[in-house]
Amino acid sequence: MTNQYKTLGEFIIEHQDSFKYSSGELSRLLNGIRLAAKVVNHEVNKAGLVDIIGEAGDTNIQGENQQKLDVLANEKFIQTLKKREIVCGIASEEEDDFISINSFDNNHQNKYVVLIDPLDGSSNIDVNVSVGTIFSIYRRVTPVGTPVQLEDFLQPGINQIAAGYIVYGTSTMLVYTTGDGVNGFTLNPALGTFYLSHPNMSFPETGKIYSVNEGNYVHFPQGVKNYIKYCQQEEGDRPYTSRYIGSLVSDFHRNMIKGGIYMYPKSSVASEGKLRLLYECNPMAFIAEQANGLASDGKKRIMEIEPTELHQRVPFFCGSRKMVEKAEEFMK
Ligand code: P6P
Repeated sequence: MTNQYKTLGEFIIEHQDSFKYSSGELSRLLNGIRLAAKVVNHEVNKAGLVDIIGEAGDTNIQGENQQKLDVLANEKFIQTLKKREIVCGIASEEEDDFISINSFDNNHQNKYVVLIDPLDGSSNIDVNVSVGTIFSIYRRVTPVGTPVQLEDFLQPGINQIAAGYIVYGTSTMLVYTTGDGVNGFTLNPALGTFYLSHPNMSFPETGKIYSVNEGNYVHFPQGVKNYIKYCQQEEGDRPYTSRYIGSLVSDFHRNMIKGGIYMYPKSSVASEGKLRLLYECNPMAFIAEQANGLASDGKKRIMEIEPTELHQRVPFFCGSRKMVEKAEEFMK
């Protein structure tokens, strides 16, 4: 019976005071994300039934074919966030440039910017594999009352005030942090309500799962190859199990519950890896660290990287603390 669990709405209100910027603005923003998540979930779950599968016939700045659901998810999150008078700007994987929002002409009084990957793992949509949404929230750094600037988005991950993801999987979950731990909420689709099903989520300090696209093995730096061979070696608690869904949110979520490491290294074909710093790596790094895990680019803490471009990519190693530390040892 789900009614024994606290709802996401109740949880947000209860924890509003613990949030130093409270005054309800972040609550309204999180409620906006909650609503958009339900709308996108509805579309994702019926993708097989209506003509919404397949390419939108356009490509995004990444040069990737935009799937129709990518476009729809992007539009839903942007529309929903625009309606709440607390967001002054949005950056999205699906938008070449950031969007300045002066909702209802309130003279740019809004304080927060949101960076979002509206539908991560979208290449999995047509084959009915889990996909996800990733979001990252900052306070603007330029003066309130002026149009938002690029520097409001190019902030290091340590400045995030909230981050989270929605995983549209066998069940739909919303997992987020405001810097006070990580909590997971499961959607009861019959009621359209998220319930607190996974309080205080935490990475086991080590694990037996490594997630990497081994198809790129020959292109990896030698240190990464050596770590993968270490994972496969018969010794102690190894060999580990290889699990790679091709959907960051799903691999991350499974590893956080079971213990594991997710890797998207740089390679001779992708000099900075594939994942984007601002709306994939930083939010997942914030969640990882709040769940006693680690997130690095192989050398340094993801959240201390000073961004230089909206869509910049970084190598990404994230998960159980001891596994990330071991991988970093191999890459020294
Ligand atoms: P590859 C999806 O496009 C994504 O950004 C992550 O969700 C996923 O882990 C990765 O890329 C998959 O990339 O190159 O292994 O197919």
